[in-house]
Formats: sequence, C-alpha cells, structure tokens
Amino acid sequence: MPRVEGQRLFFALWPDEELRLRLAELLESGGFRSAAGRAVAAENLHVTLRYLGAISPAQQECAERVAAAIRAEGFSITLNRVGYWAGPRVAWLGTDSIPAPLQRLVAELESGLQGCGLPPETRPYRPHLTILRRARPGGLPRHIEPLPWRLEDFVLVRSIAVPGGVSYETVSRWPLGQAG
Ligand code: 2AM
Repeated sequence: MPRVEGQRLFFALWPDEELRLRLAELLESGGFRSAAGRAVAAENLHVTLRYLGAISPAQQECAERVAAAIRAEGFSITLNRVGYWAGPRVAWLGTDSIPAPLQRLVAELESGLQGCGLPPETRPYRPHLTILRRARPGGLPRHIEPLPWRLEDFVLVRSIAVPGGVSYETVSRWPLGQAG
C-alpha cells in the first residue's frame, strides 16, 4: 500500500471510556476552562509512548512485530500534576511518579525499534497527556485531584490530518501482563 500523505504513527497509552469521561469533566472545570488555548478533543487524549512518524509499510510491520514480542507487566499511573512547555506551548497532565514498568516498556520498544531502521529517540522519555495547545501558562492549576489510571494494554495509533485538526485511529493493540 502506498504511504498516504499526512499520516503518522505512534505507540500510545489510550484512556478507557471511564477515564476519558473523568478527564473531560476535569477539563470542563474552572481552572482549565479559563486558561487560554485550544483544548484537545476528549477522544484524542492520550500519552505517547514512542513517536514513529511517517514510516514505510515495512517499518510498520517491523514495529508491530517488536510490540507483539514485548512481555511487559501492567501498571498504574496517577495523573496528579499539570505541566506547561513554553516551546511548543502545550499544557499537559503528568505524574510526580513515573512507574518503573512504564520506563521498561518504553526502553524495550526503543531497543526493538532499532532493528526497524528508525532513528533513535534521543530525548529522555517524559510521559505527558497533552490537554491544551497554543496555551498560555497563566491561570493553569498546578495540581489536580489525583486521577488513577490502570494500564492493561498499549496501542499503535495512526494520526490523520483532517480539516481543523487531527483524527486518531487505533491500528493494533497489545495486552500488558497481569503482574505489577
Ligand atoms: P504532544 O502531545 O506532546 O504533541 C501524536 O502526534 C502524538 O505524538 C502526540 O502525543 C505528540 O506529542 C507526539 N509527537 C508528535 N510529534 C512528535 C515528535 N517529533 N517527537 C515525539 N513525539 C511527538
């Protein structure tokens, strides 16, 4: 299949329906509603594990084989803090405590992907769930009521540019183990 212009792939953690509703409620509430910026649509909220970009079909197959071979345990993240990056002007939700199994999952993906001819990710992994784009830092709360999130799987997602934004489509899903 020819590569389609405007499509990008990435591995991600995707909120289930319950968490997505809780996130939508939170983002509708005072501090966030009054902060300037463009809200990420509730169905688009996610945490990227590894961005792949516009890779070839052969590289995608390779990346899917890497993901399928991973034996990682399930884990929980508590979203409890609000961050802001001035460069890309995004506001995000994150955690004060990155679970070790999440770090291991990202590291395993990274080492496997080296066999797929992808350029290595050189930046340290900073898990974040982007909530506002073109945001300004003023007016954002620093912390939120902790939101626990249990992760039982991870996904490969296709990002498709659509008029006025982006649409995400899950390509494949892999379970995380029960331990942890
Ligand atoms: P962001 O939320 O911080 O913008 C789909 O675009 C996902 O991949 C988003 O979560 C985005 O992060 C992330 N992403 C986009 N471009 C990227 C890049 N060049 N490097 C790492 N992550 C990227």
